[in-house]
Amino acid sequence: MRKLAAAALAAAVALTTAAAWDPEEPPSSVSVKVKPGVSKGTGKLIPRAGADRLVAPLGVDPACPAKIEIGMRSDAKKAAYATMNVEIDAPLTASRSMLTSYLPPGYELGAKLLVAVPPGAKAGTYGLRLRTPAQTLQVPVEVVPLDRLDNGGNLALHRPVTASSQHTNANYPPCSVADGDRSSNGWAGGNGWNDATARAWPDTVAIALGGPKQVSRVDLYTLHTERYPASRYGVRDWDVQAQVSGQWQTVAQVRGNTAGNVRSDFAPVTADAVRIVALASNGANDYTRIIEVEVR
Ligand SMILES: [Ca+2]
Repeated sequence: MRKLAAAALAAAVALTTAAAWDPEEPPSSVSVKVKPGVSKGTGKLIPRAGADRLVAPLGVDPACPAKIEIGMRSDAKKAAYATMNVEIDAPLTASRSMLTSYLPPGYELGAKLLVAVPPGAKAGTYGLRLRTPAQTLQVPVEVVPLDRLDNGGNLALHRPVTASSQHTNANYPPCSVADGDRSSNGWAGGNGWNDATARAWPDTVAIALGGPKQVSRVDLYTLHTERYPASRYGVRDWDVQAQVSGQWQTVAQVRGNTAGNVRSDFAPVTADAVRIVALASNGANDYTRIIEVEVR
């Protein structure tokens, strides 16, 4: 009886898995993380943020909102349900208004908070408050026009992106290749682009630079983690093209890549846009998976 039930459960699980996700495909990320630690025993619940401020550019694709890690740490003596409220000044909106969980002493809970800036918002500093009964942590949100954004020399940062296709199985928006997040962690959670045409090439992703800019270097980050190495899941062959006076020209070529990050240097050109023409990937379903493209 027990054996039968177990077999039925296994079959049901197998069915669910097959329906929900191809086993060759990397799964979606888990949005809330729990980290164990030692409680200071003060009885307090302490709000945490991954940065002391958040820069949220105006006019970016709503599919790629500004992101910040938020969380709380329990310095209680006993495990308890813990709640932190998330408040943000209008007209900005946050992806959650509350973080709540059963939390053992010393444990820290972390989650990604997405902050959206509506098109009509004014530039300026807005308030984001992470509030527990013990403490309120203020994280200023700086809303800046794209042209005044400190891009750290990366001309592609938060610029408009268009792609040949977009996989709809999870969150793979083209704008994620220019969102400033190079990390492959949390793949399928909005930090990288996956095209929709398995085993069909080429796939293209283009970034408009907001006017003619001199460019001589492109850094491409493809999917690469311990579990999903670039040698199986990454892009293998691609051309780097620059749009010069309305014409696409190939400025660099990469072949046989198995690394997570490849830098291409080329003779300077004045380009309005840069695009990656993906020609092949390393196995696993042969999709194009790009985490970030930086242009200098
Ligand atoms: Ca990214």
